Amino acid sequence: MATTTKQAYTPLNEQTVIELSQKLDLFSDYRSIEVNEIGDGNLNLVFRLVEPSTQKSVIIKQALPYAKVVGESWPLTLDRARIESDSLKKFSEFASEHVPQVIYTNNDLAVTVMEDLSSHVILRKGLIDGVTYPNLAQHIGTFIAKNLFYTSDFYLHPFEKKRLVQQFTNPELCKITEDLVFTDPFYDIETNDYPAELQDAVSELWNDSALRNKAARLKLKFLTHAEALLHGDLHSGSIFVTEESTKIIDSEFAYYGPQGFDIAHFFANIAMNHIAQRAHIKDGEKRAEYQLYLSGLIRDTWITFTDTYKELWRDEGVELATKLPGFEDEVLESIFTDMVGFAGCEVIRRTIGLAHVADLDSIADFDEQIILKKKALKLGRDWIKNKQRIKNIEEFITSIRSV
Ligand code: SR1
Ligand code: MG
Repeated sequence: MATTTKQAYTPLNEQTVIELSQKLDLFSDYRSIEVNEIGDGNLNLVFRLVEPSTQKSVIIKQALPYAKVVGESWPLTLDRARIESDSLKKFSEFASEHVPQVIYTNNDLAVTVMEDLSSHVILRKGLIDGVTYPNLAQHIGTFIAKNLFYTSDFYLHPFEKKRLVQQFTNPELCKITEDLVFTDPFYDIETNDYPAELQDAVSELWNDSALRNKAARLKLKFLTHAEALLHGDLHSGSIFVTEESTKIIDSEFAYYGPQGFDIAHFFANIAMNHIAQRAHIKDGEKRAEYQLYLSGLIRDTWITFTDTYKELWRDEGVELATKLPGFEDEVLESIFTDMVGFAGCEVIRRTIGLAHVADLDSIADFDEQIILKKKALKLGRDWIKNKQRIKNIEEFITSIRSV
């Protein structure tokens, strides 16, 4: 009987990554390959390989057995590389234009070889620089709607849905989110990270028992509601953009969870950028114009998302419940309410938790940074506590604009 030998895991370096590319026959002249380790995320090694004569390039991403952001003291499963490449392949079944092409996967080495997207920029950087992306709302709204619908019980046979739930069971990465997003920022826990000047505002959060209860409920939903396959970490650092193109990357946190989660993370990160622009764009008129663009981005993403979701529901719904009058509106209303609460947790944890966002942290004037971070905390708290009171996307936008 034929057996396959498990390959021993070792972290790649600039030499061995070229050897791997040679084994995979990715280029023609291996002596000329230029390699750069470009990983600036919290978890992985990311190598970009270029062959100068042909300008052919690829990305070789490898998971490390620990979280790079903390170091070897925080061991982390290599299975996340499988989750990432399997989820990218799954997303490409219905939204291939919005994910990088996966060229090769090796689960033993925790390696994924994928299309190089260096013609794109990371959305977070573009937004901090005040760039507008005319197709982004359409692309993200469509991607999320298709992703949720085509992986849900509304579309799939229940056996296939449960098989996918198993395939995308991702306990260690979910635990990171459970801790860093839903628990730690609401308690005095050592992973939190904020300047002393925020202590009063932070203590206020920790003394708010109603807030803790609401955050605990949101966490329970994250733990228990296996509704659809999520990206799981859809912040503006997980999106590559040009004017024309949008590509979703870094789906190692993918798992079956509540439908409002991904869009919440996208909106929360746009909202933090909206707040931070008070410091980044000094010219009042230009700032107002850009903030209007950001509000429009949220509105248009939501409209595209709901329109696309409704269309799929009407045309391709299989589950009997998709034929019930009014049920689709109930589902979308509950996605909206969950979205508001999840967005609140994301804003709070990015302000005082372990993993921050450059939008707020790069504000050069420290006093201004503190003022704006307090606004972010206020907004996050309001969203978590009052999610039921925010009825529609216009009220959600107003809450951002008036904080
Ligand atoms: C230890 S990982 C910290 C954060 O980085 C990832 O991108 C996720 O957002 C995670 O919460
Ligand atoms: Mg990431």
